[in-house]
Amino acid sequence: MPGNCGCNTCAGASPCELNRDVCQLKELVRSQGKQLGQLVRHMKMGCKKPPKESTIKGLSPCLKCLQPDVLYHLGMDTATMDFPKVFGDVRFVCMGGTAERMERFAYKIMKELSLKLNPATTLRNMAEPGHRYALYKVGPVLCVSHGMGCPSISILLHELIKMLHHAKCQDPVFIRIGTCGGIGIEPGTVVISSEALDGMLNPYYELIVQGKVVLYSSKLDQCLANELLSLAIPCEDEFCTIIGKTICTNDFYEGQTRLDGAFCDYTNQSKTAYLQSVQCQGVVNFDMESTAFAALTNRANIRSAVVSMCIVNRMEGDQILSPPECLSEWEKRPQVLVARYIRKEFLKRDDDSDTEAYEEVCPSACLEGDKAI
Ligand code: R2B
Repeated sequence: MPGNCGCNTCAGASPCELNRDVCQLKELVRSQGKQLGQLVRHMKMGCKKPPKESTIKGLSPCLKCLQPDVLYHLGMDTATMDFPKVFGDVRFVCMGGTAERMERFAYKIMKELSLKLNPATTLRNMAEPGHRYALYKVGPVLCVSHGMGCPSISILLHELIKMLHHAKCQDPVFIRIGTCGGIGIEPGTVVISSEALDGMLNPYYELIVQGKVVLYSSKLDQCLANELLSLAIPCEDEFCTIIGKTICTNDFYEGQTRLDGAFCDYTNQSKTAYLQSVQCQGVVNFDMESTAFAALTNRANIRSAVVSMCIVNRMEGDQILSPPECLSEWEKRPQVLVARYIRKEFLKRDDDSDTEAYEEVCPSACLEGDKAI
């Protein structure tokens, strides 16, 4: 006998029963949808085959023969550490002069990426055994101190680049977060380097190899520099962000035409004339690492940028007279910009499932007390 609506399907069923059936059906569809979502997520994860090689290029053919490869200054080696497991997820390498600054940046990044740490735990300096540099890992971000000058950053870059190569990392981006002397700019200003120039204003990093001068291009990634600049929010940020050329010197005093070093064989007039002439050529600051940083990352096919905070306007003086409280507050400024970039890239490159994985308990942060990560 047909039901109320005249069809045979619901023959004999009361509206109440029909309602219940509809609810059950809806529940079934919902739970199947959920299962399907999980299945798709697992399939996506399953499809992500671990890469065979890193994207890093131009490396020494001798690396293949190093078994193990000892990264002496980082206190690590490929025999006792599983590099792909520990560092395989690294996508951003942030470098700055001091260990303390980079540790503070690591904690900032942890907050930015919503990674959580057990309150009783601290981040571990993974390069402690090398006694030279400090290295903190927060999810996909390495925060590393590089010391002062090209020789120091160059040694570190050789070992970091090899580390990421052994770890089979994909398209890592390197950013130096530093301090600098400004030329005609206010202390506290954030400077993004458009080019890294040597003391002769050439875009090269010079190295003497086997008694011969070798020049490596120190061009920086223009797109990355502009992208970082676009993340400045002039009406919200409490600081100015500018872009311009950087001169990289091998000395803080005479190399940057200071009058306050132990030695000085030039005059105040010649100093002013020099600063004005480089300013006219688009130079906005001095640092001591950018050419080596740009050259080594270029050779490895790694995108890189330099973002620094100006500690003094060299047009007005040589000594750093800003109070330490100001300097430590200003130190956060380049970090704000770089953290915005990392956050944006992190969210862009990851689908929901990856983000979920990182949001848990910071699984790939290296913590004090951990044996291995
Ligand atoms: C900026 O600050 C340091 C010198 O005080 C040096 O590392 C640099 O480039």
